[in-house]
Amino acid sequence: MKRVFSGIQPTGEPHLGNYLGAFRQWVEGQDQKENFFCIVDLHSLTAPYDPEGLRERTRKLAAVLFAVGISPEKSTLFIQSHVSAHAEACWLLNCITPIGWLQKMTQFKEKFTKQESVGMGLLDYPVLMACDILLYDADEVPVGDDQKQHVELARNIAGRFNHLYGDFFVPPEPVIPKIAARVMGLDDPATKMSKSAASIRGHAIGVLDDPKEIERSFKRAKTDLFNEIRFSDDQERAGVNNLLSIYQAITGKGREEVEADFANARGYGDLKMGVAEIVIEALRPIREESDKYLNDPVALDTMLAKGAEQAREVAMPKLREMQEKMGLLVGM
Ligand code: ATP
Ligand code: LTN
Repeated sequence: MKRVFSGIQPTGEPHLGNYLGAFRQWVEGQDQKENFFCIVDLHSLTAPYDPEGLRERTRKLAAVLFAVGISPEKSTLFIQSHVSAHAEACWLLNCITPIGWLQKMTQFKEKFTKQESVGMGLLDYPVLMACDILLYDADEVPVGDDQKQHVELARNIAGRFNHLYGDFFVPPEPVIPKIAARVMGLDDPATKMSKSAASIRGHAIGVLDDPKEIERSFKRAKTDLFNEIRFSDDQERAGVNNLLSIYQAITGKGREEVEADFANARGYGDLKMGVAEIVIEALRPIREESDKYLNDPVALDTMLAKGAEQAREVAMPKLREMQEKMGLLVGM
């Protein structure tokens, strides 16, 4: 059976991009594959944050993930910092990863210029991500297309380790969803919808937003002056294209069918309301189910502890073997 690993940072409110670009694929693949899903709290320390908020966001994200349908019977959902092997393996892989590989990463280059002070963790981010994946011998890594480069790097790091110490790591493959691989911000369709920017009014649709908020955000969504409802690669029409892609991803319809649904629309107002309606209905059950977990933190923590235990059973022996291969005195 193929093994899948994916992760998400507890950096902000989970949003529609996370849902369409990640969670939905995670849930759909549960029956065919062996899955490990990780809330990567250590990764989230690479950007400015407040400690109390982080704890709260971590629990909220776990509740959302269980609510979208990650089942503890079928998948292992856990918190990265609960499995110390990730941080330990990171040091080991740091020692074989050329700095040049990390300096070339698009995400590093982008965040490097935006953050006032940059910690080592930001450069090292993809190495920790490689550890997440490689410790579990994951064959597939479902991610949005922004993370493809990091999975390829994990593959290269695995190759380098195998070359230096003998065949050991499974080279992982990124798996990118075809539709809505990249949901763009409603306020600015040139940038991807992101958790870190989710506090900006009208930027993101939170998975837990109430119907009124969702409607309001779509009403404010940026469009254009063409007044034409069709898919397009034209940058000037990116706003409308984004709305149509969201609609398409949720309904599962083809492009022509989606355009036909809006053939009688009187303008962009109708398009926005049509998309809002479908998003509200898709998110409603998730919000209701999340509340159950959030109102019972003890049960939620118990589920997460069980996830961590299952993850450790895989990651710890792999770490030990890794240490052995690298010449450390193991087991004393
Ligand atoms: P941050 O703003 O902190 O970078 P994010 O919102 O980009 O957060 P991540 O934690 O980086 O979210 O990503 C979690 C998963 O969701 C990844 O698989 C990522 O590729 C996917 N994802 C994130 N944003 C989008 C988006 N706008 N469209 C599609 N998929 C996305
Ligand atoms: N960098 C990823 C989150 C992440 C991840 C992983 C995804 C951390 N470790 C392992 C897949 C596999 C992101 O920002 N989306």
